[in-house]
Amino acid sequence: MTLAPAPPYRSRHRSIRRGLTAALITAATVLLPVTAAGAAPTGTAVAAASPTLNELAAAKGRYFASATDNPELTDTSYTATLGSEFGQITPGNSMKWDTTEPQRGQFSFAKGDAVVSFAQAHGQDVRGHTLVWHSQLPGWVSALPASEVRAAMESHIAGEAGHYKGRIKAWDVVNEPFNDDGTYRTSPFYNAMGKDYIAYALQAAHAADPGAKLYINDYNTDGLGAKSDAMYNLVRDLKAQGVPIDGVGFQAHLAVQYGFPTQMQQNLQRFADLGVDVAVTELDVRMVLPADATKLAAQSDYYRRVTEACLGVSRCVGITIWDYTDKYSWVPGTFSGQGLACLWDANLQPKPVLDVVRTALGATGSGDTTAPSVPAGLTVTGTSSSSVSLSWTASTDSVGVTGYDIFRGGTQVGSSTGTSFTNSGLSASTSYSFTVRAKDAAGNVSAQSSPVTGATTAGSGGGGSLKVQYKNNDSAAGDNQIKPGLQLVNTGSGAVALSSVKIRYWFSGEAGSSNYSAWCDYAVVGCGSLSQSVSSSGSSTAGADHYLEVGFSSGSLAAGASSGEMQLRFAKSDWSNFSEADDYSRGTNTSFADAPKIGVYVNGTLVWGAAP
Ligand code: G2I
Repeated sequence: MTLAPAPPYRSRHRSIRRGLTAALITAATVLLPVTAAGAAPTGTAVAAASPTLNELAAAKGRYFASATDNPELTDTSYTATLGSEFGQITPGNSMKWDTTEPQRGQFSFAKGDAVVSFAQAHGQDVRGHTLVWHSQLPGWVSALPASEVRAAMESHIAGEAGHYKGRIKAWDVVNEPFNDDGTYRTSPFYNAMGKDYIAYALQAAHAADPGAKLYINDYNTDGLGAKSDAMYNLVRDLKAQGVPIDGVGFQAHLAVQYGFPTQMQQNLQRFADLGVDVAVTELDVRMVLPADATKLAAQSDYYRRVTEACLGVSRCVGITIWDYTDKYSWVPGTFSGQGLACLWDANLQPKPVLDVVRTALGATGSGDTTAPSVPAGLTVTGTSSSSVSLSWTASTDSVGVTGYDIFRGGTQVGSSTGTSFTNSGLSASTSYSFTVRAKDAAGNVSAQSSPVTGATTAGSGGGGSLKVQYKNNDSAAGDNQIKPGLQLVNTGSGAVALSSVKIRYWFSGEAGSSNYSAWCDYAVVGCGSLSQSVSSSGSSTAGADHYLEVGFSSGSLAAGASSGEMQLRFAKSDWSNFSEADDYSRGTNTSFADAPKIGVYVNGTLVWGAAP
């Protein structure tokens, strides 16, 4: 499978032993309350919460790890939890090139050695981070003539990976090789060698430490998309060429204001299917401050989904959080006004979201028996001839709300992690009564909300057998691209010829060019069978002066079938920004939901949705 065999080595044995211990003690400890390991008196050895995150993960054949850094290692309250809760650590800075080889040929391993010593003293593995990266690179590398870069890179790898030989479980050999659009990032390495620098780096690392697992690591590759496609193609090619690559790292620096990565588990799985390990390497979930119940619920949801995605892929070997506490998070220093991204707070106290991760890892008996508050303010926000859209106010919970169940006439018709929902497949001109309840990770549910009545509109004679579902794939409402995710569903009893169907997504073009480009990034039906174009709508409704129109060249959609996901994207030719927040068809949901403000036309007749 790879040129880098994996001889068992000592720290690996230790973590297996820790895992077995975890499995044995789990049954005895499940009913104990979670203790606050970080709250131990300074300098005192602490008993970790039982079972620890790593023990929970180990019982599932995984590790749970944290980043750390040298200044933090003098904080004994911090190190108490770092040393007890995690099976592996990653130095956040101390193994980067500017630290380890600040002058050509002059290596300095004191900081990295300190992290390795800490790990060894606590029976932990070490993830080496990182050998070849465009950032935190000393000036002398960037100043080299292109002809000398390969030798300098290989000498750096030989020096550093050689120094740590036998003590590093896995190396992030190459970090962040891609731009967000999937093109290769320019760097001294790419400029000198093209993409071959990646193979050269992996080969040099393999020669220096044949026992280390060798990874490529990047961010914004967590879900399906252009950037992860580029990584996928790279790894596939490297495997085909016999280059020693053992794994792919997915950083997972997430933010609740952006959508959850598209189909993360499926994405990890497709890499695993190439014959490599996968790992979540730098997980954190930030938010714009101040926090509120909705943001905290979304954060819990993201952490839970990442954990579940890894557990759902047998070759996902573990999860690393990019430091465990808000006290030492990189986020506030990089994203002004954002933070609270970690599982422990700035006082080293466990946060409610920690329990969500523990539960996702299989912990039982968290002791939480408090139900969330009852959802308030349930209202009808829109109706069509076959659907009613609802929204409500977020509930609060002692640990964290994980979602809502929606009931129609007393029967559950769906659930939602956010505070809105569209119930579809309804009859025209009919009144329905809805209620909502909130739930938490421990399975506690609130009482039902006060009911609200929603009446569908009269049918328009179009048959209503098609509907469109939407999710927001955009990472930013104010940037220069709009990225709707669409899928067309046939709810009728007969097949529909797709060439007769057009879907319209209305938005506001704002200032800037009135020429557009539109792309299909991914479609289950194949991007080649889709057409997409942007036109002026002539509508004076706010947020609706243009629309993206998606058409199909051929095929038919069987009764009850869905087209599957279509990932669309468009931009103005001058790449000026949009202001999407008020766009007519836009939603903030990041999972597919019926979209009554996106139009479906059959042979020019509107059959789904309300046009502006
Ligand atoms: O940016 C988050 C991570 C993204 N993936 C690669 C990781 O290597 C990266 O880690 C962060 C560290 O957590 C930060 O601690 O990388 C940053 C630099 O790109 C690190 O920040 C730097 C600060 O910018 C410097 O001012 C500071 O001197 O940390 C340095 C050492 O504390």
